[in-house]
Amino acid sequence: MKRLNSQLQDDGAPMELILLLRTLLAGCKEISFRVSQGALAGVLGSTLSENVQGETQKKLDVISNQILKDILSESGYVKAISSEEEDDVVGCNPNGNYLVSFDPLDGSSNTDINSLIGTIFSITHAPQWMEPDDPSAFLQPGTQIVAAGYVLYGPSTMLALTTGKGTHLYTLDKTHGGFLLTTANVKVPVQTSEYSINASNQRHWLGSTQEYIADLLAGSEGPRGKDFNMRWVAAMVGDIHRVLCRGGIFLYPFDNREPEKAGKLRLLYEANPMAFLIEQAGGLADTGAGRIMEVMPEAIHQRVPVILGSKEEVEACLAYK
Ligand code: AFP
Repeated sequence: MKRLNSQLQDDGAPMELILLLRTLLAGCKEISFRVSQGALAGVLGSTLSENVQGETQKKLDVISNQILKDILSESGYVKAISSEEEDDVVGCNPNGNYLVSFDPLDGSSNTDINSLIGTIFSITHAPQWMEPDDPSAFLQPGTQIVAAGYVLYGPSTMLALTTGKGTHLYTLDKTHGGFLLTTANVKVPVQTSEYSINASNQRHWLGSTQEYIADLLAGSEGPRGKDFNMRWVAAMVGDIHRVLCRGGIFLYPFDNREPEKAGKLRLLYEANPMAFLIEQAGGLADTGAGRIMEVMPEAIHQRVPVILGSKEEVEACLAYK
C-alpha cells in the first residue's frame, strides 16, 4: 500500500507542506494513543474551565490542544495557529510560511462514552505582511486552503486529506506508525437515502428546513417517493466520514436558539475543512445562502450553517425556500 508521502508527492504538494503535514499527523498519532488509553490514563472527564465557545473543556480537549500547539509551534513551518480551544491566535515562528486552524478534539462530548471523536485541520499560506499574533491573517475564505483534513479516532485511526487534487483516505498502521493509502480519490455518491441532523432542534429551525426534513420523514408516501434513514454521531468527523464513504446529507442548519450565532459549527476549523474534503470528493457544501468555501470570515471563531454531502440531495434541500 502507498504511504502518505508518496501520494502527497504524486499530488504535487511542496516539500515544506508535506513536512508540515507529517508534523501535524505526528501529533494526531499521539492523540490517538492518549484517546485509546481512556480511563486507564485518567484522561476522561471534564476540567473546571470553559473555552471561548462557552463550552466546558474535557481533559482530552486540553491535552489534544496542547499536543498540537507544541508540535506545530516548534516545527518552524507555522507562523500562527488558531484553535477551537484558544481564545486568540497563537503566534509561532515569525518566518513560518503556513497558518494552521484546528479543532483538536471534535465531538468531545463523546469522549466519556467511548464514541467517535477526531481532529479537524485546515492549512493556508501565511501572508508575509502579518505579525504572528494577528488574527486578521486567518480571515481568508476556504478557497485559499492549501490542505485540509481530519483524523478519526475510531476502531481504526483514519485520515481524510486533500491538497486540492482529490480526497484520499488513509489508515494508520500502528505496527510502524505510518498512514497507508486505503482509498484514493474517494467519491461521494450523488444520490442518497440517508440524512444526518440533530432532530431535537426541529422547533428552532427555519420553515424551509422543517419542510425539507418533513418530506424526508414522509418517505415513500410523501413527495420524495422513497424512504430515508437517519444517523447522528454528534461528532462532525464521524458523520462526515460516513458521508464520504457511502453518501448522505449532513445538516447543522441555522436555528433560532441563538439568532446572533449563524449556526453551531465553526467556519475556520470545522465547516471549511469539511467543505473542501466533500467538494474534492464531488459533493456540495453550502450554508443555505451560498458556498461555504466562499464565505469571507469576519472572526476566527465565526459560526456558519452547514448543509453538505451528496450533490443531488444538497441541491434538493437548497430548493426549499
Ligand atoms: P463538541 O466537540 O462540543 O462535542 O461538539 C461537536 C460538534 O461541534 C460537531 O462535531 C457535531 O456535529 C455537533 O457539535 C454536535 O452538536 P449537538 O451536540 O448539538 O448535536
